[in-house]
Amino acid sequence: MMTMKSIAFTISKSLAVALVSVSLANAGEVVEISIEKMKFEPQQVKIKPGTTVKWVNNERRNNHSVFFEKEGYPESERFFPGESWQRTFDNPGTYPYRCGPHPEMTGVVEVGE
Ligand SMILES: [Cu+2]
Repeated sequence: MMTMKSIAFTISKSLAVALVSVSLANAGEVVEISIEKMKFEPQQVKIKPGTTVKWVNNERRNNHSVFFEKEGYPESERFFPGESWQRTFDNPGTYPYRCGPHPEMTGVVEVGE
């Protein structure tokens, strides 16, 4: 038998679940950048604030990182084929980055309205 208290708890729990899924739906889209043949592809992306950029390692064996060196943002972990790393951009601006172990690999994220 459910008591009144446990029914109230069950209802508030399902409300909380509904709220979480709404905020996820509004969280913004995800843009993917593929890493293959020692390149970020596309090399430059233009996104709106709130967008998440996901870098996917599609190499056969190389591991890479994403490093916004000029901004002073901490370098990502090295990620291996099949792995990915992502960052959400809330503020407009131009964000150049490079790969940590391969400085010749560069890319730019442009965030604007
Ligand atoms: Cu690299």
